[in-house]
Amino acid sequence: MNASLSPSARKVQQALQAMGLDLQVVELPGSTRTALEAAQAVGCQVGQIVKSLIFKAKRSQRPIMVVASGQNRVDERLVEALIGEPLGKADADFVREHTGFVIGGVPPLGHTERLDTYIDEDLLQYDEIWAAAGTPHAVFSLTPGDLVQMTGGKVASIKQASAQ
Ligand code: 5CA
Repeated sequence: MNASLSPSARKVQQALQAMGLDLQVVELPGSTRTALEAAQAVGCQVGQIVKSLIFKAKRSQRPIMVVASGQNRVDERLVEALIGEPLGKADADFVREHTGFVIGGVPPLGHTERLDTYIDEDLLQYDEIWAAAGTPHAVFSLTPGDLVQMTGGKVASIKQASAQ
């Protein structure tokens, strides 16, 4: 365990360890707040960055997580079809309440509660991907298989057709 990690990043490192995953959170001097910044900071393609996005199901008011490839925009209609209800807006407070993390650092695991999760199928093409680890300076490297395991999510087609 890296004792020098900030508290939010350490929470993610502990969640990885609790799942038996031997993956290391790293804190970088540069910003990893956006997918583009994260890709530049670690030196990978934007598509290899895992965006952990929180939506709010409108009827049930429950949080839904979509983990998307950094270059893709989520087509909300596809997610609505998957969950069987319309999506409303999730604001920063809703994200914080249901994940325990602030926007820009939301990781794919270690949340306040279990989140129903959908995984962008485009992430499965890579050998290595990178996800946020609790802060806008913290990330960890993982495989698509690790992502499926840690989220219990369903792999689906969720991107807007206009994206590449
Ligand atoms: N650390 C990076 C790369 S892993 C990261 O967290 N990127 S992200 O894309 O997963 O998180 C930023 C996302 O937060 C944006 O794409 C956007 O969907 C969402 N977001 C940004 N501002 C707001 C806001 N004011 N309210 C709700 N969601 C927001």
